[in-house]
Amino acid sequence: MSSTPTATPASRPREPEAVGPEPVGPKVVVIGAGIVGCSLADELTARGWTDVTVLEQGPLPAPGGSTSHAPGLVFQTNPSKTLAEFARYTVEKFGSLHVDGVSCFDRVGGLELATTPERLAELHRRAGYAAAWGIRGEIVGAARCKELWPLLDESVVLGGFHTPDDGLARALLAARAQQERATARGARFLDRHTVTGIEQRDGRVTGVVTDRGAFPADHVVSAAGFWGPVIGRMAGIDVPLQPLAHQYVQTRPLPELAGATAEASRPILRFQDRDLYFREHTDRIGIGTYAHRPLPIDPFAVLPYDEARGQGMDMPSSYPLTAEDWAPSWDDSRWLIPALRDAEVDEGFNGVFSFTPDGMPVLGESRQVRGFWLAEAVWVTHSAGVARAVAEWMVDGRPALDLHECDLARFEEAQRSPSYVRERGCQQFVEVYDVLHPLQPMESPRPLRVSPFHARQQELGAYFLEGGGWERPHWYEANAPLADGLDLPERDAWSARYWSPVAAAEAKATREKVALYDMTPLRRLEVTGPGALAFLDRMTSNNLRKKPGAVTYTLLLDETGGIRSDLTVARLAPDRFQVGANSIADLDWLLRHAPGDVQIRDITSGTCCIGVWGPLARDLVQPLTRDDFSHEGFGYFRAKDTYLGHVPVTAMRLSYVGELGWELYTTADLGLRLWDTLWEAGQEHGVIAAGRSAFNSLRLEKGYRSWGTDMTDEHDPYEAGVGFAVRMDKDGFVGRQALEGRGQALGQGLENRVASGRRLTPLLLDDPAHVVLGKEPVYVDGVPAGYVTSASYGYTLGRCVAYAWLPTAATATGTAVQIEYFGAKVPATVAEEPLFDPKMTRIRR
Ligand code: FAD
Ligand code: THG
Repeated sequence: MSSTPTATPASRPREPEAVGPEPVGPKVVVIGAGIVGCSLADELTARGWTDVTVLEQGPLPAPGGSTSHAPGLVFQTNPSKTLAEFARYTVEKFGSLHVDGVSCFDRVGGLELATTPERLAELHRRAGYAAAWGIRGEIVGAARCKELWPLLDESVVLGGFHTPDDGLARALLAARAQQERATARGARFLDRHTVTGIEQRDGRVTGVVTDRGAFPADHVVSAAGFWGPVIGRMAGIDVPLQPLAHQYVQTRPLPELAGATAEASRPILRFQDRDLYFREHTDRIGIGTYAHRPLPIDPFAVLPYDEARGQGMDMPSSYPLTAEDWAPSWDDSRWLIPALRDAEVDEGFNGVFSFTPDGMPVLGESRQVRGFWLAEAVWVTHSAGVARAVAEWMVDGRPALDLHECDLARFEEAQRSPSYVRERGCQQFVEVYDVLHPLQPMESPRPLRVSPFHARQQELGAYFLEGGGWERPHWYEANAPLADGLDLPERDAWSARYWSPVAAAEAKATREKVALYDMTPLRRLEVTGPGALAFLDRMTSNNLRKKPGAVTYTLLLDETGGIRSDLTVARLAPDRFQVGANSIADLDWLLRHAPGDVQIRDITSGTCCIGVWGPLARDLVQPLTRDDFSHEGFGYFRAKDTYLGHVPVTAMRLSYVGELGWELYTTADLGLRLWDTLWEAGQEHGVIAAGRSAFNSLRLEKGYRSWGTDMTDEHDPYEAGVGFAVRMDKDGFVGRQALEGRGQALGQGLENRVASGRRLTPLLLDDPAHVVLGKEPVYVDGVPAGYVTSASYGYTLGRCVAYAWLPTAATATGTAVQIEYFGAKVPATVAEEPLFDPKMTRIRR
């Protein structure tokens, strides 16, 4: 491969380039030399892809993006395990990088403060995440906070969370160090090159155009930070991120810090009760605030570097400080830190960075423009981890970590409108430091997507939460009378939020009578065409070569045997399948692999689904149809097209809640009629509508996994307990080769206890009064050994059920463990699964 520049310089002559080794591998262009672009160049070249060109519109080494003024606080603890792992790698990597003897990371530690009881409880919860993800940290009292940060007013502090391995990233230095390493391996960095176009042919990227010539490429990565939407538009794709300004100021030198020589010696500090953070700059204090109103910036209107400077701005990404927004934060800062009461602010600015609708990064390759990648909305904190993951993805075809929360493909179409992205982005800014309940829904824009039954659900007093844009009933107040007299343990205030005893009544009614569940948000794909069977057979792990009418539970694996999703595949006709999927990313994955003789259509929005489940389900449905719905006439995991009254439906006999019954699908226009038909017919059987709160409880009692929570592509089917859906006697499906040998112990009662050292394990909490909610650390012999994936009270079992990833040694039935919940250690015991109806007598009859 040639190392001669392929660009044709336009007006300005090119500066001489540092000459490195002959580059090898595909031709990669990275747009943006912020922390992400520089880290990515390092990670790609380290993997042997050295033909990397980084194009940067601003001047190096401080080109004027967010990185150029990031104060570099790195707090690793995060509810997302993936983000925590990204951060851990950043700490590790930057700690090993030096420029002129200066380390790129200053391990001063982190301290999060509580000045309210609610925040102190939240810090305990955060300490739980830290323990679950393997980050050192401890809850400390006010006196210790004062010791760690002597300038604090100890009297207002209730306690803190101290994390000794957090600290300060020297972002620009780390960018430079990585740039130098990449350059030494053959990469080149060209500053003052503004990308103005993305070139593509036949759905593949072929290069970029800049103001100084064109650069052909096999892969283009947009690491353009908050300019992402601008680059995205050049490629014809929407990049769902909103740039917002966030204020950062520095004080004048404080007498209290006089004589300080180190850049910083005390932990980075967070005061989330007032949306503030602090760090030292030798004898000054730097203060960042999220307390002000959201200040959205139009990425298309951001000035180029020189023009921005011409306007008196420091950089394109730093706007003048708006004093009125800053004032309340200054008061709050002085309240916490008395030394600031006599201090003055020296300088400050409104600095811009990216917020996505869900606060997570946007990573991955566009399906519409293959070879065009995004690595955006990434904090300095997560930058090295993100760069490693994207480099693995590009070079190996798959990242080592589960990235589904960060995947570009995760956004529903309704979540990509500019107005949605702006509104959600602004809200993410507001909520950055808020105490958020795991079930807490967004408040706006709502309602966005509703099922055809929405009016009936409202009449029944549905309590709606939101998911994927859908309004989803969690319980129905109309069922409140059924909860009278139920003997339920008292809940703590946290677990009582977004919960109601009515859910217990709905679960009971489902086990004893019959209930209607709105399953409309369950993603449905129609796969048709002469190649449909061969395609699905190759893409998934179970045997699909069955006669029309069969439904199969099967796994979508990647090449390494990791679980990308679990699906139900209904063969409705020889060349027509309906796939029940988990997320829109499944559609993306299938479309990427589909050959020309297969059509895949997302039918979710045009159709709807009601689950009719419970021992009386057959009594309810049978009178509505001439078809035989008996066990003999309509077997378990079978599908049938029929009519229920006036409504044409596709009925599938399966149940995620573990009861007799059917999923009934029809088109959206007939949905309301279907609901009314079932409702009316169900009156004599005591039918109720039931919500997701009961649903989740019932499925956990039955041991049905929820993809994305209990298992992801980091797990193989055996350790996740779904090895029964893998047919190793079937040739040539994706992931088969990687699974060879891993399921050997299958059939000897040793399922899941093979090969890998961990297993998804069912736990029952010992005390019927205890509940946990998910993501808590699990202790074995007093040491954190794993974490809870999902949990719910099992109303039938009278105990809280929690699934957890644990080392195999701790998974024998009866093993005693402890789950940490708000700092308390709650005893639990490994149970035998399925916890409920192991003989399947309730479903198969
Ligand atoms: P950038 O650094 O913005 O890099 C993108 C680059 O792309 C830019 O240099 C830009 O010039 C270039 N570019 C754009 N368009 C083009 C084009 N058309 N052609 C060529 N080049 C182009 N994060 C933390 O983790 N901890 C913190 O404490 C922290 N504090 C912050 C405080 C402030 C005030 C701000 C504003 C941000 C803070 N952040 C912090 C966030 C963090 O700075 C950013 O998330 C991170 O720097 C983004 O890095 P990046 O490489 O993606 O983007
Ligand atoms: N319904 C439909 N499709 C779906 C789901 C659904 N696709 C996505 C997700 N949910 C898939 N998850 C499951 C999990 C378990 C079962 C069905 C879907 C299930 N399992 C039985 C068991 O494990 O015993 C049967 C398995 C078998 O016989 O192979 O029912 O809710 N349409």
